Formats: sequence, C-alpha cells, structure tokens
Amino acid sequence: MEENRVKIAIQKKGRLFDESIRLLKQCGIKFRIDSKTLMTSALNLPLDILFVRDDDIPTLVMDGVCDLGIVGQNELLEKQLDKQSGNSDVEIVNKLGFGRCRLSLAFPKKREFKDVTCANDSTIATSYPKLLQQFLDKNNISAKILTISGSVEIAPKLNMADAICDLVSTGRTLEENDLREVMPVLESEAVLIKKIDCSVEINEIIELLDKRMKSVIKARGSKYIMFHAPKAALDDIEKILPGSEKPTIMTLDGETDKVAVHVVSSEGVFWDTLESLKQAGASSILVVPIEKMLE
Ligand code: PRT
Ligand code: ZN
Repeated sequence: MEENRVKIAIQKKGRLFDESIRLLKQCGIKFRIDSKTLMTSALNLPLDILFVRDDDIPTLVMDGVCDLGIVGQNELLEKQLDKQSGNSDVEIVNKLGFGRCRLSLAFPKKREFKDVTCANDSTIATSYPKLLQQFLDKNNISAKILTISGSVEIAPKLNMADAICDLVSTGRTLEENDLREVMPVLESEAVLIKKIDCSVEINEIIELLDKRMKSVIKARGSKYIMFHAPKAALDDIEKILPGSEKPTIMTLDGETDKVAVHVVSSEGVFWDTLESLKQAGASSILVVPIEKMLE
C-alpha cells in the first residue's frame, strides 16, 4: 500500500517564498532544495513540498492535487469566487502572520474622491476582477473592470483606466505612480489552506503540522522577561506587563524584600514597557526571544 504522504504547495519564488520556507524549517521539517527544485520530500515527516506559482495554489488544493497550501488570502478568495465553488472544498486552517497587505482601490491624485460613488462609470484596472466586482456590487457601483495581470499601477498613466484596484503594503508603488489609496477592498495575509475531505491518516499529519505552526507563530510574538523587583512593587509591575500570564516569582539568595520574576509576554515588549518596569522598581531586566511554545 502506498504510504500516506501529505502534499503541500508553496510559492516557488516571490514574496511568500522565504517566509514559507522559514516556517516549515522552524516546524522542524528537514528538506533540501535548490533553485530548480519543483518538488522535494521531507526527510523526517511524510510530507512532500511542491513549488509552484502562487496563482496555482488555491486550485491545486481545491482540485485535490495537494492537501495543503500556503497562499495569500487575496489569491484564495479570487480563485474561490472564480470557481463559484463557495468555501466547501477548501478551508483556512490558520493565518500565518506574514505577507500582510491589502487590496485597495486607488485613484490618480488629481482625480476627485469624496466617497465610493466617485467610482461610478469609471474603468478600473486590476488583477483581481472577481474581488473587485464583488466590492462594486456591494457598494452599488457600476464600473468597467479591465483585467491585467501585472503592472496594474501604470494603467491610469497610459489612459487605459481611470483608477486601479491593487495590492498595497507600504504604499510606495502608488506614490511613485501619482496614485492614492482611497478605499480598502480586502485585508490579506498568508494562510495555510487545506482540502476539506482528507483521509484520517492525512488529517493526522496535517494536525501535527498545524500544531507546530501555531506554536512557532505564537512563540514569534512572545518574549521571556526576567528581572528583579521589590516584593512591594509586584502588584504595580503586573499591571504593566503586556499580555502576560501569571509570573513565576523566585526568592533571591540573601534578599528578603527582593524577588526574581520570570514571565512570558505574548505581546511585543517595547522600550516604554521596560522603562515603566524600571520606574516601578524592577532592575536587571532581561528580554529574550522564545523559539517554541507548546501548551
Ligand atoms: O510568480 P508568482 O505568480 O508566484 O508571484 P506573484 O508575482 O503573483 O506574487 P508576489 O510574489 O508578488 O506576491 C505573492 C503574495 O504576496 C500576494 O498574493 C500577496 O498575498 C502578498 N503580498 C504582500 C503582496 C504584497 N504584499 C505587495 N506589496 N503582493 C504584491 N505586492 C505588490 C503590489 O501588487 C504592488 O505592485 O507590491 C506592490 C505594492 O507594494 P508597496 O510596498 O509599494 O505598497
Ligand atoms: Zn501570482
């Protein structure tokens, strides 16, 4: 009988590649790749990794060629609308916290924008015609959609379109092309997607991988904080610590009023938090990254 192996599709090259690889490696998966690799088998887990264009990832999972995929929500939703298959054949297992961007409507700076009705009777260039059409329908806007696969932001300059609907992260590309973001259409980040009707054996492997991914993602946002503090200041200090669980308090050799405090904080620890801790009486403060967290 053929061994049960999970197939995961990830982007071959592009914005999601590095982080997808980093996540799999941090989950303890060992594999070898070079620039020509189209598929590789993990050495320590029944997992095969396929390297493809991001546009193909939703379809590969929907059609059951792959069990899992790492892809932007923008790409997933566009393909789902295109297939008109609803959400029945693929589900989002987890948000992965990278590849964040938004699909936005953008107007040339010199074109007036008061509200979304200003898009009426315009031509809008986009690579996401289905998501744009859904947005226009929701807002009762009638506009012409010009579908182009790349360099969408150049369309207004070439008089091909009055506006665009494209992905934005820093906003630099819009700025460079004399465009301004006027309305968000969709917030997006990379997600782990899964074919819904996988076998029990395949689901077990997916669950293991999902748990590891969640643990890695949680650990990335968390810090381990250690410091000394007067016992009397502990109540105040607890209020300062962001998103932390109950601290571990330990006695310090030869000290009666001072203790050592260790705590995991699930939110970013910024300089102002440390300064407030110091002001409240904490000293010898150490903040260290956490590699893995399992509850
Ligand atoms: O070859 P392949 O088809 O696999 O790659 P691709 O060229 O289609 O995709 P790629 O690698 O550019 O993006 C992959 C995914 O990354 C997207 O589907 C999004 O989910 C996510 N992502 C996050 C982005 C951006 N940020 C982003 N800024 N994808 C594209 N952009 C582009 C945008 O289209 C525009 O041209 O970057 C420009 C805007 O960036 P800023 O920083 O100037 O605002
Ligand atoms: Zn693509």
